[in-house]
Amino acid sequence: MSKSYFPNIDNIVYEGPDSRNPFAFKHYNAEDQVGGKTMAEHLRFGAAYWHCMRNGLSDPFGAGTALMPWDDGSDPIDNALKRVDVFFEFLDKVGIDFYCFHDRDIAPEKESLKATNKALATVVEKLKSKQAESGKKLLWGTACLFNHPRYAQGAGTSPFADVYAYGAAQVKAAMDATHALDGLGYTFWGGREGYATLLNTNMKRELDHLAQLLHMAVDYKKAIGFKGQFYIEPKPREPTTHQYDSDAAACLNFLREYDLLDHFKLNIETNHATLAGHSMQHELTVAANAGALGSIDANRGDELLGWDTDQFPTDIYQTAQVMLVLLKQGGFVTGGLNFDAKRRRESHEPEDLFHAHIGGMDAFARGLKIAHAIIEDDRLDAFVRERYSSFDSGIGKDIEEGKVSLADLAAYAESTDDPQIPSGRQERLENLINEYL
Ligand code: XUL
Ligand code: CO
Repeated sequence: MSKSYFPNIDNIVYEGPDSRNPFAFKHYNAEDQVGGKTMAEHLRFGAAYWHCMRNGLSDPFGAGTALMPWDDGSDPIDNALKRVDVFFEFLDKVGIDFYCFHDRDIAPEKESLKATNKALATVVEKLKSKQAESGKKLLWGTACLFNHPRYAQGAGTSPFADVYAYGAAQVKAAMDATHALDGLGYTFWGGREGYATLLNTNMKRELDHLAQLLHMAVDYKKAIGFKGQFYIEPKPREPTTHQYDSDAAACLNFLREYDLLDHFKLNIETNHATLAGHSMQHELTVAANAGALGSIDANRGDELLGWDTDQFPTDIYQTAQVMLVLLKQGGFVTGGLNFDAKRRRESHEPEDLFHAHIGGMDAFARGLKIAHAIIEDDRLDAFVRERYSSFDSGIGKDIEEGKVSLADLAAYAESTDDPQIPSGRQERLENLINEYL
């Protein structure tokens, strides 16, 4: 029996809504069927290596508080390998099947890029054997192109060609790692791909360079035979003043402009949506409309704090909205619900990792059941269908089919009475949603 890093915590199991055990699921039952698929198949939960294993819980005003007894200060590679055991024990006990990482979460930066890549390969080998042993899967990998000082002025949008090349090398190595681990996807989040001030910025050149990097990644993907899905993760600001991938619509426009749309989907994160001044439902709908809703970084912000608090999702109104959009597009293909979320600085004990994920999983289980019931019931969709039904026949159908001109519509409008419109019934529909909560 190998050493346990969470010796006081057993496997988390479903005990049902009446359970008072904080280490049990009240709503998430992996094998439970909802509309012909199990909850596990619908929800495809993922855990973030960076938050679980590497986030010391510091904030701009104070040092980290997280107790990580497994981080014993030994040689970084040994320590990195030990963290893999800790993480897989956590995944196993909490019942999460997928995970995500940045290259630098799993392995340290060494004195040279070559040495760093060697360290990365060592940890990847270990992850590979843990995956084989446990059946856990890599949802997506990514390169951390925002932490190191060399990327302070961007990576794919850096004004400095050598930094750009270094970033490209990191993307290549991170793609290799993801491929070696049979990753289902690879994510690009442009934390430094934007600007602090336009005074020193050539926006056009930066965007051209970023697109070129993505094209190179598409080519490399083909070259190595990596079949995973590429994602772009929108976020408007923080760390930069403005990030080019500011929201779903901006990302889609960028991908279209640079002929990349066939190769990418979006990874939509709740707190990034709200930072962009949108609801999560809006961002998901924009992505889904373009056939580009790929994966979700599940978390939430705090209305009282205007920054990326990355809290665990606990609001079932919101998880129901997320699941409504997701179910309507037929669910995930390669993506999943990755908890890109961290505990509060005050929740510094290892067991808090469990409470946080249990809460998020239960909140999404309820969201799934609620969304499924709303769709089955069909009253909401029936209302929306009826609201647009004047486009199903007559002049509306002619408009949709492109059969009429402005002059035709002018003649039509002159021949009919001034239109009277029915109520939008927002309050009635809000009441209807509450029937399911
Ligand atoms: C940062 C963020 C990242 C990406 C991956 O706000 O969401 O962790 O998910 O780089
Ligand atoms: Co994220």
